[in-house]
Amino acid sequence: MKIQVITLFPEMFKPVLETSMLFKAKDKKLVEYLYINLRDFGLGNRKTVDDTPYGGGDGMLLKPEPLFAAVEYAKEQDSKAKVILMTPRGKTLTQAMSKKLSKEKDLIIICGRYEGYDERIASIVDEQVSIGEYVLTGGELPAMILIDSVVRLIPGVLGGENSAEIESFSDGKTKEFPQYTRPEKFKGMKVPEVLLSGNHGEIAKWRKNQQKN
Ligand code: 4GY
Repeated sequence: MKIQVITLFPEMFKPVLETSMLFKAKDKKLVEYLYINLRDFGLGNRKTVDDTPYGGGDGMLLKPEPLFAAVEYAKEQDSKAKVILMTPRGKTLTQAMSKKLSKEKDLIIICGRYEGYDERIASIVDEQVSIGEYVLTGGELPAMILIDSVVRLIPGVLGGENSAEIESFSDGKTKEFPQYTRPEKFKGMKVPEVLLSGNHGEIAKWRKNQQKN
């Protein structure tokens, strides 16, 4: 999967996408991250990307021309990529959505800044996605959260885990069950007896029961 990110702050992504599983996924060529600096598509000598809102109001908005030009550039690399805009007004990201997105061939993710963006960008976006009902200073952190949740579902990225387990979580209704590792007793707190029993039927039953609460 090729993931192109349109952002004014590409340097924010490196530390996150170059660490641990997200880096391993890239190293194994299961995913490719490409950063497109919106500034490169800014207007005039000053590479302007923002302007004041029609109708008045505080702050600045991203202008449509640089956004359209950046998306068009990304599409030239990758005409069938799905275009996603990170916005608190979008559909809330769920495990089921991440699962679906992990099956896409390629993604283009737009990160907004300032007080917003010219709404006409919506006309060339396939999906508006939110990570929750709060407002951040930019779409970069939300984009990284989306990338993290999608990339770990690409076959071959996580090793050795039970894919059915992921499957059961992707309906968005089932929670993960609590887990324990050594030591058996820690600061007076003991690992539930059933998990030490070796009785796989009982363990499965206990885990299922835990997921209900
Ligand atoms: N919440 N979920 C979110 C966000 C920042 C102004 C548009 C969110 O996805 N994105 O808060 N984004 C805003 C900042 C421009 C993006």
